[in-house]
Amino acid sequence: MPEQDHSGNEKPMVVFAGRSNVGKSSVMRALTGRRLKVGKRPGTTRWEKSIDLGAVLFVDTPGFGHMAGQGRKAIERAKTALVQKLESWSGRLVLAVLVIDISLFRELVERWENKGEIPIDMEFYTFLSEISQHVIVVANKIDKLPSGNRAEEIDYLHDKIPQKGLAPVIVPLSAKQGTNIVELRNEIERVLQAEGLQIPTW
Ligand SMILES: Nc1nc2c(ncn2[C@@H]2O[C@H](COP(=O)(O)OP(=O)(O)OP(=O)(O)O)[C@@H](O)[C@H]2O)c(=O)[nH]1
Ligand SMILES: [Mg+2]
Repeated sequence: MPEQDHSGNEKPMVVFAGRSNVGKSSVMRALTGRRLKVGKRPGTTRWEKSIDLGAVLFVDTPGFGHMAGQGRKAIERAKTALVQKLESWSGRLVLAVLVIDISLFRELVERWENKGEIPIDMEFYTFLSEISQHVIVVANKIDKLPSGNRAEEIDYLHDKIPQKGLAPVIVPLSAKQGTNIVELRNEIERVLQAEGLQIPTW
């Protein structure tokens, strides 16, 4: 039995996930035009928040990783709680949108790899592909990169995504400037259509 959310709703879900402060709430706000709390400090979204778009629920989740004012243990607990919640939804997950901050991505990946570890975004990508029918990667904050570097950074991200079969779908985006929001809507619509679900009126 899929877990019910607080409204008792069992609609299929499109979930937005990613590290703290990458812009998950901003991307959802830019997509749907609905008000969602956005903050300068990591840890702004503390509980999942769903927006009913007719046939599907769009769900904003708390970020994993650093949260302002929280210790290591609390951060670890929050990540475990998020993973468990996502697993409990897996029967309803049509699409997971993994949001990353492309302006920090290379530096973070290099830091993890230098420690001999799998970068957390990539670990999360693998996890999301196991529990959701589709995954889209949003490379947010593209406005923070000089325009001459954008293609190169997207190629770098592409190379880092664990590939099984189909090529990953990456949408470079700026939630702040509204760049490529239409492209993201198109990708989401493509997935919903493939699953026989009604397209939301944005
Ligand atoms: N430059 C730039 N800043 C952005 C963009 N998207 C979001 N931000 C800023 O990034 C910060 C975090 O945005 P949020 O949308 O709250 O990020 P979040 O991933 O929901 O964060 P948590 O809820 O804390 O996990 C805010 O200061 C936003 O204004 C973008 O495309 N470009
Ligand atoms: Mg948020």
